[in-house]
Amino acid sequence: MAVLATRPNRRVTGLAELDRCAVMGVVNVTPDSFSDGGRYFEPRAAIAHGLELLTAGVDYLDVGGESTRPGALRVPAEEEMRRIVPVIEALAREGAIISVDTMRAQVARRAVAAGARIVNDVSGGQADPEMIPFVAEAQVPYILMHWRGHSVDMNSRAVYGDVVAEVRRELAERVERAVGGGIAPDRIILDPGLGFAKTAAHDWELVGHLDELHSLGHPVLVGPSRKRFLGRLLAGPDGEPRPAPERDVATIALVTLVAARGAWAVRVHAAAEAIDAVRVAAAVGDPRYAKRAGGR
Ligand code: PMM
Repeated sequence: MAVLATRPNRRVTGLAELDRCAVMGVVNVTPDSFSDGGRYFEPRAAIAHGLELLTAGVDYLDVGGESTRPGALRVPAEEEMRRIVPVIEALAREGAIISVDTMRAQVARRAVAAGARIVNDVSGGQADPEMIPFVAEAQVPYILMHWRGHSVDMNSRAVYGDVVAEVRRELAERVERAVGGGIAPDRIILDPGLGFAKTAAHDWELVGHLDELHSLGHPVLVGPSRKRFLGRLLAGPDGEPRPAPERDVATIALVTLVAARGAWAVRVHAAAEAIDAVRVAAAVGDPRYAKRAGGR
């Protein structure tokens, strides 16, 4: 597919425009996320972790109460809210800009009332018909991720002819729906949904062609942190994937690459390292830094 190279859009109405890729730190208030499973399940631990990420300098905190790891079953809405609301309230009081990672309008509404300022819907409006009307009404930035169905059986949907073209087309369709439902286009952020109904090969193909997603005209957020495709790449001689907690260096390498290629934000666990990485990516080729370093 021939798509003209487009300048990545970094502007989101309602959020400050940065001169580098933004860093979104992950706060999973879940007992079973694949990447940090259970470490921050207690509200107190989740709040402390969020504060640590803020001290490290993240731009946004993404707070979620439902795991989306492959095979995961749904959590009732009441339980999702019970997990995240006290965490959002406490971190919003500290001045954090919080996004709520949820597929449910009811949960998003409660989270926004508690202080969340961004909705991160991994289903891109498909899991709950009330989500788009809610986001339109709340007038908050909306992260619309590529998704083909719930985690319980999403791996069976990882079937593509041309993954980049299909993800691009499906995202364009979802944007049309979201805008048709009243969400302002300048509040929509796109996300390729690495690992969601995708094999490792699909993930690599997508991170290699971010320019084609940028050509849709919206800022792009990428969530590579500790995901399976990195574990596979780094498998030992026995073929066993590298365990999730040992994928941070690879995550940071990829963060640097996607930041250099114009990603608007990265969603990561190892936030302090990612902040250094996005600063490096922004400095390369920036004459202000070359001069400061006494360059020619
Ligand atoms: N990945 C996970 C959860 N939420 N949200 C967005 N927008 N993009 C992602 O790639 C994404 C997400 C799963 O990872 P986790 O278990 O580490 O939170």
